[in-house]
Amino acid sequence: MFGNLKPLPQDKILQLMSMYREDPREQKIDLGVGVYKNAEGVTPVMRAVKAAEQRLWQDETTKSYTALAGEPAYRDAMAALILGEGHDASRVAGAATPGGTGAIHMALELIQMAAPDATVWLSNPTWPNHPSILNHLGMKSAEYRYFDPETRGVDFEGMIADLGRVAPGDVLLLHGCCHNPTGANLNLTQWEEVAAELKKVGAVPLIDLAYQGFGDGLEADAAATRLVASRLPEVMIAASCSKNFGIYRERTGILLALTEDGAARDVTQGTLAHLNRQNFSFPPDHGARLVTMILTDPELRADWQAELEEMRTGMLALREQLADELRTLTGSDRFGFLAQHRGMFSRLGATPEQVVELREKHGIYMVGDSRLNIAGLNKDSVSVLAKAIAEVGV
Ligand code: PLP
Ligand code: TYF
Repeated sequence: MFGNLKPLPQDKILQLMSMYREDPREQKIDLGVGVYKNAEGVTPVMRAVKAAEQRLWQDETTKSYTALAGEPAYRDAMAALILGEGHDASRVAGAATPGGTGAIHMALELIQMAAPDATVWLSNPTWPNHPSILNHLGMKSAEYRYFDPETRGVDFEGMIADLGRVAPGDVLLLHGCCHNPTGANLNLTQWEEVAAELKKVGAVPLIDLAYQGFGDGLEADAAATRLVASRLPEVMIAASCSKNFGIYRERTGILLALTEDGAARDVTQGTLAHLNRQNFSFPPDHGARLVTMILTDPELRADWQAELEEMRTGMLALREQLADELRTLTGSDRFGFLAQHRGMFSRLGATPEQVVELREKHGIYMVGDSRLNIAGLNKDSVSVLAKAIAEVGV
């Protein structure tokens, strides 16, 4: 049986992570995998998470099974975080999933059940796991234009032109904020136009929200999702708590499905529970419980928000410093986009050869498409990176 297996392509981001670990140079800089790091290069357990874990350790009386779709309190707290306190809960079905990846996987399975002929449209480029999971499930996919390599901004004209090819019932996968891998995002006027286009065609958005709080703030980063939710009858949202709660390995995510009415909501809720049962029965609970505690306890929540805000503004300051230093070194404004982009990532626009040169000569690790993780920098290494970028001639 196993003799039939063929070696599969590896995840390039995770491969880069191993290469970095094996590099003996002391001055190396890791701008690869999308994990937040502080100025010391540490991915900390957030203060509110530690405090919630301590409380949980003291107060938890059982680890018996939870519900198939996870705890309703987790769904409600996450729906409020994403859709706002005053959202219409009668439209919201939701299930806890193992990470945001689990939520994307579940969304695709839901599409397979409800609209087996739908094509899922992906931004070009997108997070490599999107096409990988789609292919694994044997689903139809297509690409819409998104990134303009000249300006390093969004090719909005191209995007809207490509949306003209979307068929009724198709699904459009959108990054709710902090686009991975480019860092280039739509403004709200453009989101409005995309929502109108989807409504006109009768297509369904699937919003991947993995970085709420990493861009312009918790509320601002949810604004596009809320806008889409208010304009369209049906919306799927695959959210991750890995980054904004720093609980990567706890595998904490949620799929929310906004339905047209309460009756559709009930059937959809049952379908989400069914899908969890087919895949693994009950979703992981530890991370979801911590998140619920933090979101519903004013003191924990305030501390979490304050720390998240420190992380976010720290990344913004690094963006500005990098753009400034490159302006000085190159005497041009062509790296100004680094300060405009939001989230952990920016696509620098270096050639594959330049990416190799940055790695081999300067010990600077970024993904092959020249995506760099801003959180991998600190005040000192920004200067090292800026000089290397200028020297390599990006
Ligand atoms: N979607 C995007 C765009 C991501 O970058 C990530 C990565 O962290 C995820 C979803 C899901 O992450 P996780 O499964 O670790 O929650
Ligand atoms: O894009 C990233 O770097 C993050 C982390 O298979 C990640 O989203 C990378 C690869 C992967 C899962 C998560």
